[in-house]
Amino acid sequence: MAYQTSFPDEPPLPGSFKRKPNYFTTPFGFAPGELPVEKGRYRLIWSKACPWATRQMIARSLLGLEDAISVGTVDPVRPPPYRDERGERTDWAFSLDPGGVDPVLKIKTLSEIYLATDSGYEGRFTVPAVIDLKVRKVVNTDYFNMSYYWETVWKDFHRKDAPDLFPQDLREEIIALNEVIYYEVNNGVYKAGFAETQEAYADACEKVFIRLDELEKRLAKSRYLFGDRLTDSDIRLYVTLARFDAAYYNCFRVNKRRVRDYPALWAYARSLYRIPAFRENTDFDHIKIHYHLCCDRGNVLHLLPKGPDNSDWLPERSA
Ligand SMILES: N[C@@H](CCC(=O)N[C@@H](CS)C(=O)NCC(=O)O)C(=O)O
Repeated sequence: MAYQTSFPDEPPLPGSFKRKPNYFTTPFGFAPGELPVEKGRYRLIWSKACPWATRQMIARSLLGLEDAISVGTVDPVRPPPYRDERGERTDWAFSLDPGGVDPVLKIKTLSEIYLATDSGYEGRFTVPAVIDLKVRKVVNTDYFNMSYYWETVWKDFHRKDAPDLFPQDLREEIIALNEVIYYEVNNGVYKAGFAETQEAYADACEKVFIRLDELEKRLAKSRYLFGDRLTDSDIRLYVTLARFDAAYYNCFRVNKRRVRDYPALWAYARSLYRIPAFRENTDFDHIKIHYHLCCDRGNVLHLLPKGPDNSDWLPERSA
């Protein structure tokens, strides 16, 4: 079953950014018509820059699903052409792999597998994408529900001491908080960055900071979002915090404050960064390169900024 069945609505302001619904949404599970839960059958394609994909990778590492689900990594820099003939679609390339080819799928660009799945596919070629290796098709791009599947129906493949990231007694609260985090933080920064009017930008930007202010208060009193229990919600908030100062602050103009200016949020983000599953899936170079060089429409000279000094994420350099 999908835990979040309706795609969250976007606000109706003119010029506001509207994220498209996901196309491949068949859930993993044990009921007829669901994607079978089988070790070695799927390949998760991600970009280290992408927050929606990175959260799948953090969950996979925390749960110990590395042997069950293989991973392919795309280059943070998009291959040309940067827009398709409709001026919309772009692609991701496997240029980090030897020969520029994903060693399992034997493809150079992500579009190849989307179009092999459905030659009439008209959507964007997005990560995260789960590929079923048995049938060589994209089977799930539902980043909103994806981590819930890793956390629940994939349980038989978790390592022995894996944390329960989606505990039964907190599910309703986690789902409700994740929705708020999605609207106002995860996608909130995109709404500010991709707004096409001053009004839509201002509205999105303001909502981001109202929510960060509220989360600052919550985390001043609590180690994680739900007390001492690390949950799916922490992964979702972390991926945006990890990109905030390095990318969103400039590229998406959410520049009222940095995460470093919030004592509790900064301490929280750094405490998560000290957990290997978070740190090993956080690549500040990929984040900076992707957002500054591929997502920032104002960066006409294509310059990569030097800052921030990300060495202060680790405790050794703490002030
Ligand atoms: N599948 C989702 C979210 C994932 C998403 O937006 N991924 C980005 C990277 S952060 C992507 O792959 N974008 C490719 C594109 O827009 O062409 C969607 O369609 O909105």
